[in-house]
Amino acid sequence: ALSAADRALVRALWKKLGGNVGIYTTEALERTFLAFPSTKTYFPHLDLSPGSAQVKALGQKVAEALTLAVDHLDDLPGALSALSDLHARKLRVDPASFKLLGHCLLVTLARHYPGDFSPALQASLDKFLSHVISALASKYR
Ligand code: ZNH
Repeated sequence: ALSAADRALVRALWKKLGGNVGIYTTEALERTFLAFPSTKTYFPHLDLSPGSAQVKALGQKVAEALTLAVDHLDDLPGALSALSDLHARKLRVDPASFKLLGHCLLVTLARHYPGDFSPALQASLDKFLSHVISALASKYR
């Protein structure tokens, strides 16, 4: 589980991100599509070119889910249960792809907040994202 220190670091970063979570999540999605092109196969119906309004809209939704997760660190599986169902049963996204997006989100935040990105914050954020990912993957079993 996330320690009190992990939670405090993640919450403090989220506070700092403020209204920009959607911007960074969108950038992380764009980075995922470029760095790991196989992830694009889930979006044949969307315009994935850089600056796409559709990717921006998806980034905003994913960001809202991440913020919900930050607000429910004690019950991530509960908070993300419906979303796990959606990805498992309807979207049929390979859970391995979640890790790629998580990785790209870490890289994106490290680029934008180099002064804040201590190894301790990296470790806490990595743990947070791992918990989010396993909650999202829970309905696959
Ligand atoms: Zn996902 C969608 C979240 C990852 C794929 N997503 C979505 C949404 C959300 C999310 C919130 C919206 C829903 C509604 O609308 O209702 N995701 C999420 C998260 C994550 C994710 C949180 C992590 C972290 N996804 C992902 C990945 C992929 C995906 C990795 C692949 C690759 N999603 C998806 C799809 C969709 C979604 C396909 C649908 C889109 C449209 O619009 O159609």
